[in-house]
Amino acid sequence: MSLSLADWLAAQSVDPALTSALASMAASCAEIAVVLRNAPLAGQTGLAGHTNVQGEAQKALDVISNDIVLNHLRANPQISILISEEMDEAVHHENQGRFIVATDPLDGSSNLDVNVTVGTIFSILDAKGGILQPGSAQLAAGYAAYGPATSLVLTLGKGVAVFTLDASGTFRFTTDTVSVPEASSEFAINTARERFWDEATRGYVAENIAGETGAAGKRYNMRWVGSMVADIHRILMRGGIFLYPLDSETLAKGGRLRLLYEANPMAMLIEAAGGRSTTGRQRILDLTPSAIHQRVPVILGSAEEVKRVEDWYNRVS
Ligand code: AHM
Ligand code: MG
Repeated sequence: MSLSLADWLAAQSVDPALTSALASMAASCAEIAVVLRNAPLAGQTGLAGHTNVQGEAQKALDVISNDIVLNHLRANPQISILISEEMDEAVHHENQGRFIVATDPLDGSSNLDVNVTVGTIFSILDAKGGILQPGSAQLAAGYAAYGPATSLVLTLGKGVAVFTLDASGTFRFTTDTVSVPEASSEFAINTARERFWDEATRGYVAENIAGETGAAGKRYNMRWVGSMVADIHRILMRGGIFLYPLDSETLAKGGRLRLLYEANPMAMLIEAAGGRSTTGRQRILDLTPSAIHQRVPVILGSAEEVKRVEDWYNRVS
């Protein structure tokens, strides 16, 4: 049988305190997987009846998933601060814990009603650096994808490893040869937002749609699940580019996706697998956050494609 996550981390000589933090996140994800699997039978679909700090309607499962993560992390003396998409303020635990965890406990929850892959995204930082550290300071980042299989995808900086949840609730090593191909011909963007796009996004997407008759000189396919974990998982497995750019409608908010628990962990994973990440104008991991729920433009995936978008931004600036 393949190695459990705990044995794999031990074999990599990962610091036991960090291993413990990762184990708490993995245990949270394993528990959320069970809840999601049974939610339609338990009557847990639908809205929770309130909105979170971002003004978004919370689903019952957003709240349940947040409580699961909160319970696991509160019980871990290595974790002193928890930042969650579902909580207005960072939660400070009364301990000397070495780590901060930033998480989106259930990303893509608008897809729950249609039984499409959703996920839990997390980022682990050294508590000494405070809550507003650039993504380049992350010690580890990962997500769980609740799809046909439940995958835990993890990076400690170099390389990306995938674990699969077995029937007993243990994540088992599946592969560590994840590599985002440099070239790709698949792009993921919410094209219904075209009327809000800036010139660079318009230009890049138009080239792709022109296929072999356009500047890119090859035919593209568009793939958009609308659940970031599912879209990023596809890109990590076979390449492509994901764009949620700044557009005229998201301009005032700074973007759609959140820096600390969506953009940074995904950017770390993509870069650790050989891909590239940018806001269009700056590497995501170099941004210094100004608030825990800060939003940013997100463009990441196969290096050649991301560079083409960056070229567009340079040209139109
Ligand atoms: P959430 O954290 O509220 O679930 O929102 C994040 C999701 C991502 O999973 C997805 O990429 C994006 O929002 C889709 O947004 P939209 O459908 O509004 O364009
Ligand atoms: Mg989210």
